[in-house]
Amino acid sequence: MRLLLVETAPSSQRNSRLTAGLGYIASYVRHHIPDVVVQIIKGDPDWVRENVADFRPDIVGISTVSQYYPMAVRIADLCHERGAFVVIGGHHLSALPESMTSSMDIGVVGEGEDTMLDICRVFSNHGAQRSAYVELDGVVLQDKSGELLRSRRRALHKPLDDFPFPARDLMHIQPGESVGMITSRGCSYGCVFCASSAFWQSIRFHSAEYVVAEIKQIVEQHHTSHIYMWDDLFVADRKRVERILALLQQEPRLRRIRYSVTCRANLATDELARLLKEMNVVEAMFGLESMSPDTLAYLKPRVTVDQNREAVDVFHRNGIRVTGFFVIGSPQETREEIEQTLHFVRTAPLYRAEAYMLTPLPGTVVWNYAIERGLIDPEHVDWERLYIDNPENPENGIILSETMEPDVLRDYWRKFQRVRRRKDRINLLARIPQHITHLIRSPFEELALVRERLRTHRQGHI
Ligand code: B12
Repeated sequence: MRLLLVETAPSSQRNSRLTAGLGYIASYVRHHIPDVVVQIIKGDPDWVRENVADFRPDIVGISTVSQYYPMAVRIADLCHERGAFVVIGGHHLSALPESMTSSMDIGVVGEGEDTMLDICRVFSNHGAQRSAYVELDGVVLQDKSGELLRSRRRALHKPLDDFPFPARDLMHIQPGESVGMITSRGCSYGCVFCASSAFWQSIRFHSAEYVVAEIKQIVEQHHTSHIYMWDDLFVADRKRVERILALLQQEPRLRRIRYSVTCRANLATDELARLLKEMNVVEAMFGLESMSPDTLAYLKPRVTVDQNREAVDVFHRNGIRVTGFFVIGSPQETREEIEQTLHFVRTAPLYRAEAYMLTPLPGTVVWNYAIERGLIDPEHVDWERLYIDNPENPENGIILSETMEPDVLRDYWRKFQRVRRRKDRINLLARIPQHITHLIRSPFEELALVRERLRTHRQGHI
């Protein structure tokens, strides 16, 4: 059986920075069905057409976020036309299974490893006969009349350590490039703009032993010196972080590996900062969102503006670079409140600062709010208006603000982008001496890093 897994993205991102999701599915299916041949690609319909012609898959598994859904629909059409059995999954489909199209044979809701394995097993016996799949947990499919059939929700897999490491041999990672890891799934908070907590429902962790073994494999196989811990909240379980540090200290070859991890201001203490510093964490990524108490209370539970300020100071003081993510355009947010956030972004010791327009993503509180306000017609959604980070065409975004004109808000957004670019330029200049030393010591690694930075700059951080 030949399985092609596709992460939908623009042509500028072909086979770069693949998210771990398809990597987990590939390694899990490969582990249980040894004779399956798997390939993973990331890109646009034309890229998929080329790869389908070369690889001739029996099954194509498509992953997409909402802003790229129109491309996923075109990919499903071209794969269906070429006789492949089309399966679609991921955050968008799971939040809005009703958006499935007739070229999509099966939709997978939620966590995908067990469901995709079942689909491959049924396919080897029943091929593309859709009715053979209705009993599987975690699927949706259209019957002959086009009616959407939903099966029972798939239980979350426990323990997470059952899952083999993602198949990074299939994820087009360049030697020396930074690599992304996911060491937990879910988040126990619930920000109004985040589709993740609704998707993962609860929080589960890989053990510290699993995490350190995965770091070892990544360093051995990909010669990287920097790892992103992309969890929604890497530090959610403090004890586990302490255990990870203790295990890393027993691995001299891992001592030079640097980490970027996700953090939260209400958890940011001096002790935690010192612990992460000892772990060689060089960057902490915080969802700070806003420096106005009312707007912050609307966007994000259980954190205060003072905690935001203190977190940045504490981590900066402990020598860890702070990257802050901010959200502007909340319904009741006023100009004065945005000015408070802009002033902070301009003056606080932030290494990077990225501001995004509040965007109604499916499965989020703001999605329902946008529908109630008639800003979105769920029957006819223009998905390309859901671009969170759309420098080329900000006019296209959906504006949720009830207090200011779209142009005023977009002007503010441009002001944040100017600060972001200025910080990026300063960081780039500051890193030149380090890059020169690294270029002399390990030229290939350095060239891979420069290539990756240029790509990251193009793709944004979240
Ligand atoms: C890491 C991450 C990134 C990284 C990826 C880098 C990297 N190398 O890993 C970067 C920074 C590049 C990124 C970018 C963006 N991201 Co992002 N990202 C995440 C994050 C935090 C983790 C993704 C992950 O690896 N999850 C863990 C794996 C195991 O889960 P998974 O990928 O979801 O896959 C599982 C299931 O979804 C399912 N599945 C997924 N695909 C498929 C396909 C098939 C066929 C099947 C059967 C199953 C299946 O099975 C998988 C295994 O269980 C998620 C939130 C989250 N916690 O999941 C947001 C998240 C997916 N991103 C999101 C968004 C919006 C974006 C951006 C569009 C934002 C922007 N700046 O424009 C960009 C563009 C994405 C792109 N494709 O280019 C949203 C998507 C919501 C939506 N409805 O669209 C999320 C949910 C964040 C949120 N809070 O809302 N992202």
